[in-house]
Amino acid sequence: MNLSERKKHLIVHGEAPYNAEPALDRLRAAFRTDADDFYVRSHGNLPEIDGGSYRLAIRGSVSTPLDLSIADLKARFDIVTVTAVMQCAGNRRYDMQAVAPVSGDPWAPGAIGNADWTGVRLADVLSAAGIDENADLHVAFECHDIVEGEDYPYGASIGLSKAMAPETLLAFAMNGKPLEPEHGFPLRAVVPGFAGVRSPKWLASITVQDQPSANPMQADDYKLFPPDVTEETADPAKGHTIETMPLNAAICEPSPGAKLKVGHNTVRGYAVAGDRNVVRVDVSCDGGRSWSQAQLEAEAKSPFAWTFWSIELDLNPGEHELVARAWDEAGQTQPSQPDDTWNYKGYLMASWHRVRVTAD
Ligand SMILES: Nc1nc2c(c(=O)[nH]1)N[C@H]1C(S)=C(S)[C@@H](COP(=O)(O)O)O[C@H]1N2
Ligand SMILES: [Mo]
Repeated sequence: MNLSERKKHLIVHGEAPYNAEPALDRLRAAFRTDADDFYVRSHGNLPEIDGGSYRLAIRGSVSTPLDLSIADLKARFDIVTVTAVMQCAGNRRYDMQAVAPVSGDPWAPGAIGNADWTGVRLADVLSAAGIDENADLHVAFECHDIVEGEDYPYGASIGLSKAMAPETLLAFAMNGKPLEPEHGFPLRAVVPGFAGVRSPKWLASITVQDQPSANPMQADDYKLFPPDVTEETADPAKGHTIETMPLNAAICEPSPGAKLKVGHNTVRGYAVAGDRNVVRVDVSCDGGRSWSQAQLEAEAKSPFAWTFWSIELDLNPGEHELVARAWDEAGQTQPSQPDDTWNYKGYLMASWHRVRVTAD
């Protein structure tokens, strides 16, 4: 599919900036999410970049500033592939709206995808530029898209320890093919385990500096606030910068409102645990009063990939509230209600996923 075909195939939340997510059965169709089924989150225009003349600039606290083409990256550094989830901090926001209004697009559980990302380690590029690895530094990204209604380009940063982690990539390919335009062609950062906002697309430059990026995307946006804070009272400096994503799970099939047959039905979904492993997924067909354990598909050997699960449930005639919750390797599970973590921006919605169905 090309971009306009992909747009028709996805559930579009906005045309400009372009934001879209797949139907959940498409999301569950393959362990590696096809670009055709991959959500898109953008804050500005879709830059058209010529891959041949493209250069990435490395600047700031480095002994050797670099300007690198895609061919330079491929020739000078090890090429590695990491299987990892990309997930928006607003994934599942729709379910938080039921508590009280929240700002932002009403994402269903589809603002997530899992892919093989191929590129070079950011650590190798920074080392080649000569950074002081012991310093308390930040790695700031600046991009080619201009944030909608503003006059600045998209930018964000990560701390040096995550920048130097072996999983953190400058990626030029997704599932073995060059990045599609809407996913950051020709080069994006992939910061596994972190919210998508820290994985900038259409990279223009990387600056090593002693402060986090001053870009409003980093300084003001994507902050977690307590439940009593509103848009009027929010002080971005006091918000928690969202990085590692929480434990979460979603039912992808059946879909809400589905009419099922009485008897055996298969329930399928995904679970994620940021940079940890999912060890168990419980599923209920009575709103969480009783639980059974789903079967985990153990294909993933990367803790940054998602876990697929499925279970056969025996449904009696009538209405059922299907519920899924995951457990991580620290023995922790998800909150039961969206009320527990409500925040006015609707970030990190991770309570038990509930889907109402009928069987007859
Ligand atoms: N340059 C740029 N990078 C960006 C964004 C953006 O708007 N511009 N959105 C970020 C956010 S919030 C998310 S969730 C991911 C989404 O990546 P995808 O569109 O490839 O799924 O990209 C991140 N990188
Ligand atoms: Mo996002």
